[in-house]
Amino acid sequence: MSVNFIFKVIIIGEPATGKTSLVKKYISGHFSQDYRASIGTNLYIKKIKLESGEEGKIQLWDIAGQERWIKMRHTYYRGAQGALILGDVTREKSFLQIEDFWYSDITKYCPDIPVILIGNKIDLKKDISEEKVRAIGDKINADSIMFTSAKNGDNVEMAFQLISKLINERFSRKKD
Ligand code: G3D
Ligand code: MG
Repeated sequence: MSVNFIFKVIIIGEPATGKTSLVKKYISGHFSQDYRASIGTNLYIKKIKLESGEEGKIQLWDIAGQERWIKMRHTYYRGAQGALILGDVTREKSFLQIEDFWYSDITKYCPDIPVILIGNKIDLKKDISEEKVRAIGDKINADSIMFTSAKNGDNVEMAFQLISKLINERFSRKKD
């Protein structure tokens, strides 16, 4: 296969929203129950084929441990071409800092990249309405709002396909 692109995608959001689980489900189709608050950054890479037939790679940056307090956050954001911002639908609180903290970081360190707001853990009982999640998505001008389950895989593949498609579209527009 000839690699036509490598897209850097960052996965951000409050601790325990399911960032690591979502990435692992996508990479291996496997959901791991044991929770370890690892430190640093987990990097994953996977081959991807766009609807157009173009093939390339998607590089996933999963921030780990002490998410909010990492001083070197800007190095993590540098060069990112797309972002998934996660909230946990079973904890409304996990959405409260999305606009002022997580999205604000994007505007500072990697502005104008496609963003998908994700409400994860839809296999469980919700603590926040879909409307409220959508309102947050509108506020941050998210390119898309999706609801996923890293446990049973709902919309997981679709989320990574969509962010790749959005990156590809934005990148092509810039070339015009
Ligand atoms: P993080 O990387 O954002 O910190 P993790 O989050 O992926 O480590 O997940 C935190 C906890 O939520 C883990 O549970 C994990 O199994 C669980 N989880 C993640 N996504 C889902 C989901 O879609 N559905 C359900 N039911 N659980 C999910 P523990 O119990 O190990 O803390
Ligand atoms: Mg994690």
